[in-house]
Order: sequence, then C-alpha cells, then structure tokens
Amino acid sequence: MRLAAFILAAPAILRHGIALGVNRLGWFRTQAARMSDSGEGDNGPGNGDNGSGTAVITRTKTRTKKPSMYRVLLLNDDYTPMEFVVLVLQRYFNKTAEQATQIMLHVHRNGVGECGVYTYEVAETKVTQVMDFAHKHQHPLQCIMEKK
Ligand code: TYC
Repeated sequence: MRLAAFILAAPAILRHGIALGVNRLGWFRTQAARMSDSGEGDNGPGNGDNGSGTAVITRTKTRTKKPSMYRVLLLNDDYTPMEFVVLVLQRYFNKTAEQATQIMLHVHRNGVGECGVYTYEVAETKVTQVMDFAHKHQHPLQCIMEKK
C-alpha cells in the first residue's frame, strides 16, 4: 500500500481494529478472570454480566486497623498501705514483687504511675477490678485509664 493510501485508510483501520481486536466485553472477562485467579478483588454475586452486555467489576480491599491503646494508672494517696498497692500490681497487672515495688514507689514519689497498657475493654476491666478490690478493703486507692 502506498503511503498516501495508508494515511487515508488509517482512521478506518484504527476504528475497526479496536472494535474487532479488543472486544470490550472480552477485555472485562479477561480482567475478571485474572483478578479472581490472583485472589485480587472480590468478584462475588452481583458483579457479573446481568445480560445487558455490560460487566461491572468491583474490588474490595481489606483494611485492618490497630486498636487504640489505653494506659492504666494508679494515683497516690496518703492512706492506702504500700503492701496493698504491691499486691494489686501483682494480682491484676501480673508484676513480680520487684516490679510491683518499683511501680508502687514511683507512684508514691511522683503521684501517678503506669501499671500497663491495654485495649479499651481490658483496661476498663482492670480499673473496675482494682477499684472494687480497694473499696472492699476500705482503701481510697484510685485507678484510672487514659487513651495513649
Ligand atoms: N502513699 C501511700 C503510703 O505512703 C502508698 C501508696 C502508693 C498509695 C501508691 C497509693 O497508688 C499508691 N502509704
């Protein structure tokens, strides 16, 4: 074909080439198959060709989120016995006698100290357990939680 003739025929070649060679529905089916083979995306019910000749591909990306963490704190007071605070730290926060003593002394000297860091429900449970235990023994010990 002479160059001039090719240039004149080019628009038609392009139009028919796209229509015949790269069938739109065929391309979508290929994409869907590729995505499902690779485990990519979610081609669940409702994503297929509904008979209209139009395929809709949706992709669901799994997003995970780390939970917010909460510090559980003990507050100092003038009346709760030191041994009782040490016992609380061992019983509810799984501290050794040495760790518990260090934390208790830190609270005694600084007014506040961290017992542990937990997710919301666990922190809330520990606060309730400590407050109930202190109340039962008539000590004014205060235990609180704060978002990190
Ligand atoms: N200050 C208390 C005392 O001298 C001891 C104490 C320590 C109390 C820590 C509470 O969270 C606390 N007996």
